[in-house]
Amino acid sequence: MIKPFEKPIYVTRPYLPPLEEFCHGLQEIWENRWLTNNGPILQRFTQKLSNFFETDNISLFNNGTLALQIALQGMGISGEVITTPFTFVATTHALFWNKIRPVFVDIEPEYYTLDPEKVEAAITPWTTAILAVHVYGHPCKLNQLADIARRHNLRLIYDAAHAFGTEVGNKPIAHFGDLSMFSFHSTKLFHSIEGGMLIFREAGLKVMFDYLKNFGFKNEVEVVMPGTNAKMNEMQALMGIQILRYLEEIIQKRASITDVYRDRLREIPGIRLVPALPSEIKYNHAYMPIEVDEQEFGMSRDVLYEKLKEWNVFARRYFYPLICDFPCYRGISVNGNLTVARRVADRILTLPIYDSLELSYVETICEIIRHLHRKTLGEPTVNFAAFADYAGAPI
Ligand code: T4K
Repeated sequence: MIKPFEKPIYVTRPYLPPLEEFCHGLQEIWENRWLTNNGPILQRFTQKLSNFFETDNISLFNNGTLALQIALQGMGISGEVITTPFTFVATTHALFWNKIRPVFVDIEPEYYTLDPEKVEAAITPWTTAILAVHVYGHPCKLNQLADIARRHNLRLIYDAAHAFGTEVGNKPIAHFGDLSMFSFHSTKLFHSIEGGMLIFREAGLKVMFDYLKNFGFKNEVEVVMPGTNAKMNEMQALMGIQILRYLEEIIQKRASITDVYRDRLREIPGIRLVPALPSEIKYNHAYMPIEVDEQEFGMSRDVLYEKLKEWNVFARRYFYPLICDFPCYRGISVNGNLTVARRVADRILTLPIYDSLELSYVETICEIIRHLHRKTLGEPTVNFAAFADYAGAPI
């Protein structure tokens, strides 16, 4: 018998390090009385990430959105940038804030990343860069995009907000393209409460990014450019340092959750799973996307999304609507039709996944989905009388 969950099951919950460890770290902050502005813990966090990614070309920020805005500004990107409409809205906002025109092109149907063929077709004399997203932590078509960027002399920028921990051929995903932006928001598998990071190929950009995030100050009396305030503080850095230690454990737990979902959902008609990733990719299990085929499943994605709430399961429709359909971006250039992106946005549902989600709960979520499918077929699969205790329970 399936019962609704007693407490809400959200799409994600932030990982938290052991409280004693965090309190111990807070003592240092109290002793230092240094809270922000390139403090010692931030410097240590930067060094640890620099070791982790094996590069000195790294800069930390107070969130991923500002990191991306600063990246575009520091690299002098202008004109048109080819990008995806199937992402979190901050990807496009970062372009807008730099007065860059986004040109939306379609995505590929397997992993939902930018379709390289569509990118090539959208290049104009005003195109200066490609801004692709490793959506859900799935690597983009790295070689094809790199080839297009090289042949057309374009900068290749990755929004890697979801991709911390993903590797391709034993290399961190940050090693691809001219620059990658990572988000350390609490909803990410690796986080610093809020936070962002840039990793880039050109060493000379570091000084530019460091000026831009600190008002353009070179020293106490010289402002060399009109910068903003996008600095990471000591509390954020402390959280980041402490969580970095547990990264592998977090990814392993999420991998086990993915396994259960894939095993249990595979045979439910109308539920499409992303194909297994090629073996050279180490996936970070950032999200658990499924597509719902209304005809086969028996109800639309939106109805399933609402029904799940009645069972206390709060899945999310990341990413619906498409960005080009938000009123503020309507009418901005879309190149070609967005057939795949539109179909995916209408069918996508991201299911709960986080390290502390018990596997038995994952099984129950799958059972609920199976039950909802069967119900549409009119098969009685549960003992309805048994739900009498659950006032308002969704049957
Ligand atoms: N590029 C891409 C591709 C991105 O996905 C994002 C951010 C960015 C750029 C920008 O990076 P940041 O500037 O954010 O660093 C969330 C996140 O706020 C956002 O960071 C993330 N993408 C986006 C995909 O998801 P919401 O509005 O859906 O979050 P919210 O508050 O509804 O949280 C989702 C669920 O998580 C809640 O239902 C419950 C749980 N939750 C959330 C928080 C914040 C908790 O349990 N505890 C918490 O503290 O945007």
